[in-house]
Amino acid sequence: MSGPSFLDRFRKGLERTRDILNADVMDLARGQRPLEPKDLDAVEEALIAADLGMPAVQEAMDVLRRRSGQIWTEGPEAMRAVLKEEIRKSLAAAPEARSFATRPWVVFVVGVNGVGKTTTIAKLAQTWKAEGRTTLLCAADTFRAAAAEQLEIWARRTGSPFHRGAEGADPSAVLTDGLRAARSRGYDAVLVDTAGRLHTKGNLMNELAKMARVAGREVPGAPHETLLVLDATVGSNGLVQGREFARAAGVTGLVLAKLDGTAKGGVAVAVVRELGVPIRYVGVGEALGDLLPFDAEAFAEGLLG
Ligand SMILES: Nc1nc2c(ncn2[C@@H]2O[C@H](COP(=O)(O)OP(=O)(O)OP(=O)(O)O)[C@@H](O)[C@H]2O)c(=O)[nH]1
Ligand SMILES: [Mg+2]
Repeated sequence: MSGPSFLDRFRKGLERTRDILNADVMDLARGQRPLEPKDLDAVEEALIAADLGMPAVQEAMDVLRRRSGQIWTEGPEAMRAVLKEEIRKSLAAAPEARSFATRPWVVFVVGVNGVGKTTTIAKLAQTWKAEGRTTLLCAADTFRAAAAEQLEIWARRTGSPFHRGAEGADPSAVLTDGLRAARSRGYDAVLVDTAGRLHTKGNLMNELAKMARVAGREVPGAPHETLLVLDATVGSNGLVQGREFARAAGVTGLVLAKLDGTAKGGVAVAVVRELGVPIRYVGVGEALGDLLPFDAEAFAEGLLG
């Protein structure tokens, strides 16, 4: 394999968050003296700025306080190791995905407007194609003008089959036809692009529930996965969205998009804790290759390197 390694790409994506964390951690560790309350305050502020969320910050601080003697004698590496382990632990709770257990494997991609749903679908289609799978891209965003055209362009670029309905058609009807086509042609997977919606719009959230029922009638167990895409640049605001989507749409996995453009990468810790749903992928750029399968170890390493 050529190009930067998996870990390098995680590190690159987390660059801005890491800068925040490491500035304070390094300053403190350079002092080589017992930790004082003001030192711990500085670390706490850095963790809060990186958007880890208060429960995770408090747990990490408790551990740091308990182990401040060790950190004093062992220096900056011990400090980073303690924090890294805390972050890794809070992210590692994720159960294994059982992708492609049936055919077609049906994945809904949901989230508020502009978070990166359609781009994520394109990246996934590309990844799966490289694994030898055929994925139908189903344009169930019939609401926004040009949404289906946007997905069709990605279908062409990734060499994936594509299904759409008329503009303004009922998304559930488009979905039904798309799933029938995928079934009869024996495709491995269907990625369903849904219209961006605010988590506060009850009728639009109900529409997702209806689509899920319709999918289940066409393909047993579908949707097998419902991925909620969160824009990492909005930080902890994603928590509120996440809660509503999880309630209304039965979210089973998260995609943290735009991690490359934010200093709030710690939000990964906050959303996993809050929603109890694992992060499946992170987006680290706009290109087709810029989607990484989530890895708690690599993530913690990328944050505190
Ligand atoms: N830097 C960066 N940009 C991204 C990433 N993922 C998506 N984008 C950009 O975010 C913008 C919106 O992406 P879309 O995929 O169209 O978002 P969407 O959720 O489908 O939007 P709607 O369908 O309008 O709700 C585009 O300009 C993408 O290139 C990422 O991981 N990193
Ligand atoms: Mg879209």
